[in-house]
Amino acid sequence: MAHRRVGRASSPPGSRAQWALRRTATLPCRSGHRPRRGGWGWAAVLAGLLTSAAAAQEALPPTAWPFDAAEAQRRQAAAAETLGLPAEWTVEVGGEVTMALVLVPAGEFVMGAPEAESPLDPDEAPQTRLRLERPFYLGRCEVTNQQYGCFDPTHDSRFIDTNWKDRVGPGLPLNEPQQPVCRVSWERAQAFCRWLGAKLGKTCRLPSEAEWEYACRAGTDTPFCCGTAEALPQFANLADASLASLKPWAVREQQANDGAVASAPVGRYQSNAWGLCDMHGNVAEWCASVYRPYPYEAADGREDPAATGARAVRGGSWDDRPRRCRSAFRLWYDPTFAVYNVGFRVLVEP
Ligand SMILES: [Ca+2]
Ligand SMILES: [Ca+2]
Repeated sequence: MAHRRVGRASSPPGSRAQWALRRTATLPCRSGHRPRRGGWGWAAVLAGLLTSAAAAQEALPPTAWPFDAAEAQRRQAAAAETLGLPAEWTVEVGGEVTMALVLVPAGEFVMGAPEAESPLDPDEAPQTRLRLERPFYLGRCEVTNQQYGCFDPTHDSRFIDTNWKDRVGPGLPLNEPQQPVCRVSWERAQAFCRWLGAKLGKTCRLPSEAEWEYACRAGTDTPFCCGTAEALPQFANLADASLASLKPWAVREQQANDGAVASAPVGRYQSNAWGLCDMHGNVAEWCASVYRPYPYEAADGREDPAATGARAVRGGSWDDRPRRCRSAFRLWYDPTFAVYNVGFRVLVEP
């Protein structure tokens, strides 16, 4: 089954229901090819098949990959122009509270880490070439405490305790308005997305693992969107040397200084080529997908919202070394867990 196609459409390529997500490693796209009918279901819905008229007008996505930052921005601008939509879209979350979204253009990429990438965790292979047929909006930043509070005013991301538990103070805050929300379960993150989607009149959901990694990489095939780990302190809040003030025993980057011990206000660090911030680090992020081994197969049930099992978490956090913040790194938690360093960002279908 290694060569099996994922996703199918009842209309030819270029029409409303073209494939949203397709493995292409062993099945090159053929002009005029018409996939078999049937079998859409949840995988297709989560892959972005609820088309809009504007989205349907976009030309077939480009296939060249990897690509540099200039090409990423060119593709983003081209997608926005074709769709007649802004590359950046700010939506109202509640009252004066807004959320910035960034348009991620359709295209192809290779998911997972190459064997040459070291260190490599076994669950990051084998790689799979995927084709995302539809553009989508993704939160420029992680959802903040302030934004989440518009949905659930009772939520408190609380504090992270200090090392010696002297009880003199509560520890470092995780609940400042512009810090990313954390201690929200996958189920509550999903509920936030449904709530926001209803306000916007759009389909709003968590990104699949494929969508998350494609957005994170922004055309790169390197361990991080900024290349190697050397540039990370400008791009990401990870477990740097300052973590010693909270947890002297923690494994951390002794030489790095990213300016934040725990989570930082979102958007403080340099963005990737598509304008997305904190994809590496700050808080790790829930994805829609059930955590399952590769090769990635969107149609094998992992994108079923009703499926049971642990859900994928991506990007690492302020409490993780660079190895755990790579574009390909995968983690998982039970969907009911509310974790101190896990938050999320939203995907909105155009
Ligand atoms: Ca840090
Ligand atoms: Ca993050």
